[in-house]
Amino acid sequence: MTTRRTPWVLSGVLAGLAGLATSYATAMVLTIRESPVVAVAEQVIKLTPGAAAERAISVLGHWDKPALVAGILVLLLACFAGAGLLARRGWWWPMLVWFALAGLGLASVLLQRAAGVVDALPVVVGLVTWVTVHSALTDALHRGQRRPELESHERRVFLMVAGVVAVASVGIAVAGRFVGAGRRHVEVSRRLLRIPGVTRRQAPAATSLGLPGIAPWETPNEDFYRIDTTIALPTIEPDEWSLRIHGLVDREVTLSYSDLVARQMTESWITLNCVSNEVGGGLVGNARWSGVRIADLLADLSVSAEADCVLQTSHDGWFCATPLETLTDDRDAMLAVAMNGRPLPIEHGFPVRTIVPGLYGYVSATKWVVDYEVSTFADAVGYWTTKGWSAEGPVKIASRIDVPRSGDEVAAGEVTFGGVAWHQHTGIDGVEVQVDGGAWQPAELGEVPSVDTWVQWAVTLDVGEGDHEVRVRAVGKDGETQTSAIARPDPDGSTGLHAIEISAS
Ligand SMILES: Nc1nc2c(c(=O)[nH]1)N[C@H]1C(S)=C(S)[C@@H](COP(=O)(O)O)O[C@H]1N2
Ligand SMILES: [Mo]
Repeated sequence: MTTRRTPWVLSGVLAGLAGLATSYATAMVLTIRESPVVAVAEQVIKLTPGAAAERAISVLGHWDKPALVAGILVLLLACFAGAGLLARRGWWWPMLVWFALAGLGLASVLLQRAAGVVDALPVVVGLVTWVTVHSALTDALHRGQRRPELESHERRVFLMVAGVVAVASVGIAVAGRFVGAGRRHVEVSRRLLRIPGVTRRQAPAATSLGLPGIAPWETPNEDFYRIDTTIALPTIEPDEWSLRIHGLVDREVTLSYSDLVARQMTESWITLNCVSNEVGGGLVGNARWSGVRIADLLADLSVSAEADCVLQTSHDGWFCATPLETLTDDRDAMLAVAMNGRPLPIEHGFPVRTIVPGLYGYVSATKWVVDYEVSTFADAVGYWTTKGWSAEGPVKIASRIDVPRSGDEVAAGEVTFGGVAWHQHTGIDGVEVQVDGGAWQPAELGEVPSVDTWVQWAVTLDVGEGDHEVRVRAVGKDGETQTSAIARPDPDGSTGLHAIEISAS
């Protein structure tokens, strides 16, 4: 076998294709994005100078992208074959190719807009498959080489493994395609959906102080933080969605999507944040939510007097118990169908999720929600409350410095500081900034439409040369001043003041 190159090339190519198949399938199962190969193609397009891109388009027409993807696949095949041949020299040689390609793939997926760690997973899965399959195949070849008397036996082993790998790869790729098609189908339904009563309105101008570096008052959907316990996002067609409301009610109902959107629509700007957010962290965002008030829905069903919570369950099996009071008082707790004027993104709970102003997400903001059981806290527990988080989760007052960034060097003299502060459903009355433990200086606040959103703040202070520590604190409309006492996120939200270090020269 030493002289024959074919089995080595074959093992490299098969192992590479197996890796492509699993990485494609992983991408399809995990996300609505394309596979890593397409991510590479997109990076190539981004890095191609305009003139060269135009020439390619004029020659290939709109076949330019398929041609590019095909070109990348051909190059990949050549690399797989090369890795196969390199394995003849020793087991570690192909690693050069493995890690070069995996590095390229990783860089491409992570450079995509709003990429997260999960986007790296298809590349990792593909690499692991490739390495494992390649080792299995070349082991058989090496054994055959060392022991010529076993050669025909090892050849059979090789061919068997190769056959299994080929069949499994095709199967996995087809399964991935199938899952991905379902997901894309829901994405198309989502894009085509026009929901009566959902309007697209820009944030009121006065909410922004116009200081570069502060988080935009309206968080774009693509930049909104995400917390999911599921890796594969549920994909639910609106036609297939329903919400059952039952438990301690006189009359139980099951609402379809069309039942829901036929009702009176409400729209509000509401800031949502995660109980796991560290002081100064980014697990918070503000959006304009459109949906149906839960209070109106529950009023129709006559909730029994002993009930004090609603146990919400999602399509993916996540659950939480929400204080009944927050769903029935005058706040805009809603079954939301749209976010910033667009149907909810799949990642944020399409087609329907719950939004409750004033509560952390873990006790209220159920995405892909399908079941409401009116109940009592004595009987119901949430996903996170079983893991030691507190049962009721009112948000705590918080503030953050966005600009300058900690570690920045600034010019001594007048320095403008800015950021955001929030205390949903109570409201922010003032924000104060302190340099090196000195006097607290009041900041200017942006305007807000209600007490349910965050507020931008900014202040310009005179800063002398040298290193400084700058801290921020907020004061709520209820008179509460944000505490400097440090608490960890668990069990009911972090406290402490956000501080940055800057050096002025
Ligand atoms: N189905 C489901 N809903 C969920 C969660 C989840 O993991 N699964 N996480 C919750 C938590 S902890 C938070 S903070 C918010 C986050 O919502 P977002 O991902 O839209 O920002 O959703 C809540 N709803
Ligand atoms: Mo959360």
